[in-house]
Amino acid sequence: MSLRDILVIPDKRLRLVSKPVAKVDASVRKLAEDMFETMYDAPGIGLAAIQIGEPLRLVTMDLAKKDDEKAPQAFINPEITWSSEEMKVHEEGCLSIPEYYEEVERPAKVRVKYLDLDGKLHEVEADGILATCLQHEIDHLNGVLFIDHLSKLKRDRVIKKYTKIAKQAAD
Ligand code: K1U
Ligand code: ZN
Repeated sequence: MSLRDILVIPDKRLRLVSKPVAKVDASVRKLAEDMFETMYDAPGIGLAAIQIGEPLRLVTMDLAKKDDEKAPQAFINPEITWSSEEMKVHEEGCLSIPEYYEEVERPAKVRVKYLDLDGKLHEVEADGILATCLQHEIDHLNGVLFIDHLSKLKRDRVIKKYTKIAKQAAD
């Protein structure tokens, strides 16, 4: 397993549309292992492969409560097959926009089909934090960030701040 660097905005790779996983093989399982290690270390509750620079449709997640046992889940080629008309506001964060949290409105419930690390097909109906996190991670696979759901004013302010930080780090 390897701990990988997490890309931070304004890194352009975060805007790529990730490619479907063609075959669930050992290389995909190794990438998922690296993603779990990186996600737990951050710490985060989800991670999309593009956040470590791999443009593949692979997501890791663990929504277990603080003192509960780990509950790692991998979602390969996840697709939203249904979204509720009901909307819900939830506070979101992003490991690619460190220490910035904001409320985002999204469909309250979604149905998502995906493959697991054995290549087995599943469909889950999600609500609560699972629905929020799945939508946030599937957005990453399409080059969309949670700040894209905010007003232009808020989004531009965030991009400006992190661009300044990146420039200072490069000097
Ligand atoms: O995709 C990511 O950038 C990970 C992100 C997932 C996410 C969080 C909240 C709402 C939607 C999606 C994070 O994990 S941010 C960090 C975070 O939420 C957290 C970190 C430690 C403990 C509990 C939560
Ligand atoms: Zn994110």
